[in-house]
Amino acid sequence: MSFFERNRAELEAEGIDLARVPPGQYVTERFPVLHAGTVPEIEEATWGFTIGGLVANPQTFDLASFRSLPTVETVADIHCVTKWSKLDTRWEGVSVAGLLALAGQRPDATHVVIRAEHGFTANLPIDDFARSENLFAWRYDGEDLEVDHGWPLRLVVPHLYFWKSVKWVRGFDLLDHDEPGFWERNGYHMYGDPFREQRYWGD
Ligand SMILES: Nc1nc2c(c(=O)[nH]1)N[C@H]1C(S)=C(S)[C@@H](COP(=O)(O)O)O[C@H]1N2
Ligand SMILES: [Mo]
Repeated sequence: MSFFERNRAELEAEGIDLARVPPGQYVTERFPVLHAGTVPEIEEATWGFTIGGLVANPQTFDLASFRSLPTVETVADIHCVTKWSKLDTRWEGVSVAGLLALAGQRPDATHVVIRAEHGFTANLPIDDFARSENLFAWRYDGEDLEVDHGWPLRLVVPHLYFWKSVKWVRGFDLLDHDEPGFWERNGYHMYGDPFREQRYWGD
């Protein structure tokens, strides 16, 4: 039995619905840390989050004003392109849809680029970004996010591979076209649906 087959047999024995696990993935209880480059040093006093591009009301928040927005909670399965998945992860933060409503998404906006520390970016179609379960989170599993996992703020978009869930996020811009982000320029798929195994260019 391969490692993947054994993993699926164990999940089945625990009563977990295997339809939750995308092809080519295994489930782990661990929470691996993955990113390009070094963990940024965050200065909370000068931290800012901006919403720009095709919006009626561009927004700027400091940490306190972002934290004072209404909070939501999401429980979801996450899937990393390096083949680990984690079930029932619990996040707390601010709803993406709520922020879009605040900023007034213009009708010509079709895509979004998320911006993070060190110039890291990721791209998404606007409808995938606006899904009701998506959030900008600062709490994971009832605790403040660890810096390795994106403190003070990360995006969580559980239905796509986890590289779209940008850590150390500083804002986003709405566009009328698609633009590849950091990993998308480096071989990763523009969309990244784990259930269709859209890992790399050409998948
Ligand atoms: N800012 C930033 N966010 C990032 C990345 C990165 O390199 N920089 N890597 C992505 C990738 S490839 C993955 S798999 C997830 C990993 O999140 P984790 O370290 O919390 O597991 O973060 C994503 N967000
Ligand atoms: Mo990744």
